Amino acid sequence: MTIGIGVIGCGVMGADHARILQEGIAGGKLVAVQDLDPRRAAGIAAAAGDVRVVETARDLIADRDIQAILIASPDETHAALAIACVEAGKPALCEKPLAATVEECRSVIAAEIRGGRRLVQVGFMRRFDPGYRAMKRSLDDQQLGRPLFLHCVHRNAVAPPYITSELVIASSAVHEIDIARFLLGEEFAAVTVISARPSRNAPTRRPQMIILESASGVVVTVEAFVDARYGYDVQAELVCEDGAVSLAPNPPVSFCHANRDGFAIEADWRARFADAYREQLRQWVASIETGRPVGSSAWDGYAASATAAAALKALAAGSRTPIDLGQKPAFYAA
Ligand code: ISE
Repeated sequence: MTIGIGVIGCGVMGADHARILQEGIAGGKLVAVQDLDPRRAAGIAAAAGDVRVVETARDLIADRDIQAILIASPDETHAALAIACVEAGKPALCEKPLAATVEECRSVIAAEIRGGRRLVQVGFMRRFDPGYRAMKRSLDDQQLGRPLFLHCVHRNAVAPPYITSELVIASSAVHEIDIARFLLGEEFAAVTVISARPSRNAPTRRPQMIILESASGVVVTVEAFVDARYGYDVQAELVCEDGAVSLAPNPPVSFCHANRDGFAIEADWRARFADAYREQLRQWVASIETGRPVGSSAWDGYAASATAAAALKALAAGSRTPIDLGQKPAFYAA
């Protein structure tokens, strides 16, 4: 059976997901798109070919030809739309973050538990990246011993003006929070944040160094800097008792061009994580067929947002701040 997919939100990420779906994801078909700006939706539908434009997000969720929904609208709309999908009994892949507030994340969890079925996946695509997956395997096969440190770097070339010092944490470093939880298989107990001085390229926001302490005593450092100018650069090194494992720093080919010999750096996350985005969609569609959820759950979405919220508290307080996520519901076990 082919699963009809609708995309809500036709901005940067909605357009990218629509393109990947259109290029072909086994078992899934892009059926309709919706955006508050109908011209933007029409542009994507026209580029995709046989795709309808639906007027409202609610219409799209109710559409009989649509069995699964990809939510890529602004963050403030995520929770209400995810809940509407759950209430309609339709699986949703929701772009990160799961919701704009921790309270809203909790309401998505409550709706899913009420409905009795795991239907929400959060678009933390790094869980599908070949590099991070290899890192996870080498940790899980226990050759390296127990993990001690995870050092992460998250640099964007540029960021829009609305990205504040706080959003550097809540919107960018939240990826590292999720992937660190995925790699280590545990939650964080405390967080400290130290800000660097602003770059002269962006005087209104500060690069952040986030130091997370896991429940079992692993220390995770995250440098989050969205004005690096030279390109989009994500690094990770996991240091264990008997060895270390890092994401390979370079793409598979090196170029000699224009008096230089070296490796290209991608401009943004869509290119850097192209494989991960495609694999995320492939596995999402396959999981709808099998009924076995993959990727980040609503609990993972909540945990990442609640940890980021604690980091914002630590930033404001200028001190080490404990993190209490509460009890993970049995519904999300395994
Ligand atoms: C952006 O919103 C993303 O989702 C990217 O994955 C992330 O790397 C980037 O820093 C964010 O601004």
